[in-house]
Amino acid sequence: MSYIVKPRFHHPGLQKNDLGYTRRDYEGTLTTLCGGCGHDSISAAIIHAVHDMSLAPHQVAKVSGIGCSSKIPAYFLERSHGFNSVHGRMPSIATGANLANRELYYIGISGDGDTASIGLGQFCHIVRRRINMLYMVANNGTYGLTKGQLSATADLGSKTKSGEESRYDNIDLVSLAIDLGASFVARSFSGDKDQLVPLIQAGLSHRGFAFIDVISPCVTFNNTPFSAHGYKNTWENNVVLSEIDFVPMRKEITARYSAGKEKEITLHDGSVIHLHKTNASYDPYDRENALHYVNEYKKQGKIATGLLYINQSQSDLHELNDTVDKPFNRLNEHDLCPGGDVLQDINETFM
Ligand SMILES: Cc1ncc(C[n+]2csc(CCOP(=O)(O)OP(=O)(O)O)c2C)c(N)n1
Ligand code: SF4
Ligand SMILES: [Mg+2]
Repeated sequence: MSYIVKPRFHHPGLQKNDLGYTRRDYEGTLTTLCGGCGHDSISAAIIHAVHDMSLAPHQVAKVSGIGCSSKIPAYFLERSHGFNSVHGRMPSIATGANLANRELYYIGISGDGDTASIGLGQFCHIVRRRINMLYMVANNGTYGLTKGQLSATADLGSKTKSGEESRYDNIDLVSLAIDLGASFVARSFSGDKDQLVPLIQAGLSHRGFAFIDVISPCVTFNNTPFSAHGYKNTWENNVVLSEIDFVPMRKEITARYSAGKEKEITLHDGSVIHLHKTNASYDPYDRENALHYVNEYKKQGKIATGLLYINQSQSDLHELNDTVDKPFNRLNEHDLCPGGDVLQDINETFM
């Protein structure tokens, strides 16, 4: 991976957040992705979201696998913790890091190849284990980095630039995540920043496994009129099930209601999301309903976007395993070695 550091100077009038940082303080190195790649819009949306939430860069840990998409963490939050791992193995790294330090905000970035092909097993288990993190897939329906092979999310009948047609049904990561028990599931489009930024903020504020499938066109290998994940098809067939506003918990909460059209959801940290539903019968708390809508629109060749499912009462991995509150690097010798009496008590439980 090449690292080209951006110049640090910026306009003195740039807006600052509660910590006194501008958006420039949340950037990463200069992108090396192709001009127009959807993945760059995802980096920009993350920078926007984290800056506006006033999270300090050192509170965030970013993890990824391998692919053009997995390079995204190099382009945002260069002063955060980070680990660019092995193809399809980001979930293992995220799980270990999360167990060692539960106080950080974890952002996992993966691709459709990284998650739905080589990493599918790891993905299933990280959802099942309820890791408290935001997991984003930059989904372009192709293996961009290795020059455009069809991935497992490419729709049946869609074609890549070289004319290769997908003969298999695709894996829908949103349906899979809901089915496996993810407690926050959304889909968006890299070109729709108004929708993507509040979804990222809500996903980061959610306690539990938050998943966002982001359609992110690969302009070099999969952006033809026959590419289901291209710009044309996504703009034309995007059905917005819920538009959302995110209100950070530090600000005064002012709810806007317009008869039966909005739903307000208070997240665990006290922040609020307002759902503006385009479909009055859509209920994001209803798991079966969410799966039904996603599949119904898929049958019509349409892509349902927005916050599709949320469950705020699910326990995360730490609660399920009653782990220690403190990050491991703050445990002292006494915590780690409490003495012979404690060991004796533990041994007696096995007798
Ligand atoms: C174990 C292993 N197998 C195969 C590869 C080759 N490889 C690198 S990236 C990639 C696919 C990336 O596709 P995706 O995750 O969709 O990311 P994109 O480049 O499309 O953003 C493959 C097959 C590898 N690096 N490691
Ligand atoms: S090959 Fe495709 S996915 Fe990779 S940087 Fe270029 S446009 Fe983006
Ligand atoms: Mg891909």
